[in-house]
Amino acid sequence: MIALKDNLLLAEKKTKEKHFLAVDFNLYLITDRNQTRGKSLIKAVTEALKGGLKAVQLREKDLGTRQLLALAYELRELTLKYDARLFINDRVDIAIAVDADGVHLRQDSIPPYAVKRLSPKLIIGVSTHSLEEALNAEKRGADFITLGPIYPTPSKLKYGKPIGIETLKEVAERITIPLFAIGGIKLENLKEVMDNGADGIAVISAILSAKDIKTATGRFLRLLT
Ligand code: TZP
Repeated sequence: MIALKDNLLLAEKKTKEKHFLAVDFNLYLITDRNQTRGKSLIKAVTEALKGGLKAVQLREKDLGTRQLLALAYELRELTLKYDARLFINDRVDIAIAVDADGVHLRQDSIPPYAVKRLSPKLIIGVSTHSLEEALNAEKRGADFITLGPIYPTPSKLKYGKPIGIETLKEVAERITIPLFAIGGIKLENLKEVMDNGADGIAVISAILSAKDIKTATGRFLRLLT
């Protein structure tokens, strides 16, 4: 069993260059339908896609399987229309069912090497909160990580204490897969995270809670290029 796992890890070890081919975006929008100022999630995401968004993660943890699946189908149709990537949080089954581009795993989700066995073509993101988690995610076959919260976030209790810029810098120096800084990222601190080694950013409120989502998305993308 261990030998099989090790072989899979070896077979799936990729170069940074290859990872960047799959992860061809630098702005990663994560959904939270409770932070859209009353707009439907589909409307909010459509506005972001119109602003140029190329990657979205469906993360509605309180929805039941059927509702989540229905939303995932809708988002799949929408993201294909705008040539954007769709990721599903944690639910590999739903990612496969709707033919999403990838899955985004929590620390306690099924690990990346096991996802690859279920569906080798899925791009795999992993949420990390420390250097140790980041190194482990890379070793286990993640294609990219989110790291944070870097700064305080509106729902700070849920995500733990901010880890700060120094940790971001240290992790960025130690891993080879793309790193998306997350947690309290805004236009005002975007430069700081990018200057400290982030390859991109993952955002909820700065986009979904903006009055004009399309314009907010466009602003982030302009600063990221
Ligand atoms: N993981 C770490 S912080 C966070 C997640 C999902 C929330 C990010 O939300 P915001 O509004 O972009 O700070």
